[in-house]
Amino acid sequence: MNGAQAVIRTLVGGGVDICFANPGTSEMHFVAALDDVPEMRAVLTLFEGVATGAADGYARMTGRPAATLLHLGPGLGNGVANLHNARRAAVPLVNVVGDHALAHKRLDAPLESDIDAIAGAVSGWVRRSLATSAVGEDVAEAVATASGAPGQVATLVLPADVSWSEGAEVAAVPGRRPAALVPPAVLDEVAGVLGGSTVLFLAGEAVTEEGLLAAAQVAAGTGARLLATTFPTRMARGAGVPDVLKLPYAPQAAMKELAGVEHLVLVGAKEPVAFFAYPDLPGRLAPEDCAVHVLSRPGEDGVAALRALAERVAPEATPVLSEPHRPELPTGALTPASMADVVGALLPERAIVVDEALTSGIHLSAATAGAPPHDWLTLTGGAIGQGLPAATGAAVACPDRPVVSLQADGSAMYTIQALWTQARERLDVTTVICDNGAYAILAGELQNVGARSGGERAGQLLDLGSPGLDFVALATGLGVPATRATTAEELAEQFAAALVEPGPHLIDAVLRTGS
Ligand SMILES: Cc1ncc(C[n+]2csc(CCOP(=O)(O)OP(=O)(O)O)c2C)c(N)n1
Repeated sequence: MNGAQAVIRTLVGGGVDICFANPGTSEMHFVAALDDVPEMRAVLTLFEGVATGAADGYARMTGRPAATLLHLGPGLGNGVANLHNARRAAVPLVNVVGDHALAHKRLDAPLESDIDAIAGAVSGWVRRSLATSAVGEDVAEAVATASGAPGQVATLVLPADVSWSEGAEVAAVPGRRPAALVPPAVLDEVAGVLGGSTVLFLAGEAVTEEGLLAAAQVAAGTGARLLATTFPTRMARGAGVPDVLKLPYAPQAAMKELAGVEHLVLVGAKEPVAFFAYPDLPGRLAPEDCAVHVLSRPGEDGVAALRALAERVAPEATPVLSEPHRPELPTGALTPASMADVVGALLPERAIVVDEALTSGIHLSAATAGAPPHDWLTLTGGAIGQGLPAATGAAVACPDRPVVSLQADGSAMYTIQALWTQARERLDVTTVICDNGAYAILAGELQNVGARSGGERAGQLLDLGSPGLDFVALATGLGVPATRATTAEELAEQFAAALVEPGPHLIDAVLRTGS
C-alpha cells in the first residue's frame, strides 16, 4: 500500500469520510487513491477558502472532522481565513497539505514556501510526515488531536514521495478524549453567586439544546439572566427551546446589556470583549466592578456542569421555552425587517441557518425565535467569506435537512465559488443574498473609530455599485438557479418556492436600507 492509500484508509477508519479538496501535482497520489477507497467522498471546491469553510460547516453539524486536501503553501494560504474561523469556533478539522518530495525541496522550485509558518497561524497541531512507514500513525494522531475537546485544526503536511512510496500501513485512530468534568469546588463557587445581578454567559456546548435547557432551569430557579456569545459556533433555537439573546455586536449595545451585572459566569465562553478598539470605549464589555467566574472552559463539559448546577440550585424549576409563533408574511418594501419576517414566517422545520447577513441580519433573531426548532451557525472568527462555504459543508453533513444561507453581498463575493460545489453536489441550500450594494458595516465603523467621513474617495472603498453585482447572473453561471426579489411579496414567493424544490437556489434580495 502506498502512503496516500494509507492516509485515506486511516482517515476513513477514524470516521473522517469527507474530503473537501482542491488538488495539485503534489496531491496526485491522494487523488488516485480515492478510487481505491470508495468510502471516502471527495468534494471538489474551486477555491481553498471554500474547502476550509465547508469543512468548518460540516464539523459544526456533525461534531466530527472533515478533511481538506490543499496544494502546498499557496493552497493552504488561500484557505487560511476560514481555517481561522474554524479555529475560533473550536471545531475539529484535518488539513492534508501536499508538499514537494523531500529531495525536491532543496531545489527551491517555484511553489516552495514556508508551509509550516502558514499552518502554524491557524492550527493547534502541525506535523510534516517524513516516512511512508509512519504516515498512517501521523494521520491517526491528526484525527485524534482534531477530535479532542475542544476541537482543533490539525494540519498534516504530506510530501509527494511519502504519498507515492510503498510500505505504508493503516493506523487505528484512538477513541475520542471526553471533555473534562468541572470540579465540584467550581460548582460551589458559582452556586454561591447566582441571583438577579448574575449573568450566565454561554458559548460552545452551552448553547446546544441540552445546554440551553439546563441553563434556563438555573435561570428560572435563581433569577440569573442568560446571554449567549455574539457569534456562537452552533446555537439551538426556535419553539420549545429557551430563547437566549446573543450579546449585541456593537460595544455600546453590549455594554448596555451587561450594565449592572455583578457576577458574570462564563460557560464555555471567553470574557466578552469588543471586536475592535474604539477611541473612548473600553475593550472589556462587562462593568469594571463585575466579578468574572468560570463555570467551564472550552473543552470542559459545560453541559454536565449546567445540569449539575440546575440539580443543585433549581431542582424544581421549569425552564422558560420559546412559544411557537411566527411573524405575518409582510408586504411592500423589501427591507432588513421585512426580509427577517419572511424568513421567520417560512423557515422550515429542522432548518440549518447559516448567518452571514451582517448589518442586514439585525432583525433575524427576533423574527425566528418562535419558528420551528432549528440550528443557527454564525461567523465565529469574524473573517468574512465563511457563509456560503459553511452552508455547503452543513448541507453535505445533513442531506435530510434544509439549509438556509443568509448572506451579505460583499461577504458573498469572497467565496462565491461555493455555489458551484452546491450545484455539483445537488445540495439543498437556499441562499438569500442581502443585497444592499455596500460594505455597510464599514460605513458605520468609519465614524465609530473617529475617522473623518463623508469623503468621496473614502466612500468609493465602501460602495459595491458601479458596476453593481449581478448575483442572478453569477449564480446561474455557477449552475445555481436564481431569481431576484425587490418586494417583500416577491421574496416570500421565491423563498417558499426555493424551499420546496430540492437542490440549491439563490435569491438576490435587493434591500431598501436607510430611509
Ligand atoms: C477576511 C476579511 N476581510 C475583510 C474584512 C473586513 N470587513 C468586515 S465587514 C466587511 C464588509 C462587509 O460587507 P457586506 O458583506 O456587504 O455586509 P454589510 O456590511 O453590507 O452588511 C469587510 C470588508 C473581514 N472581516 N474579513
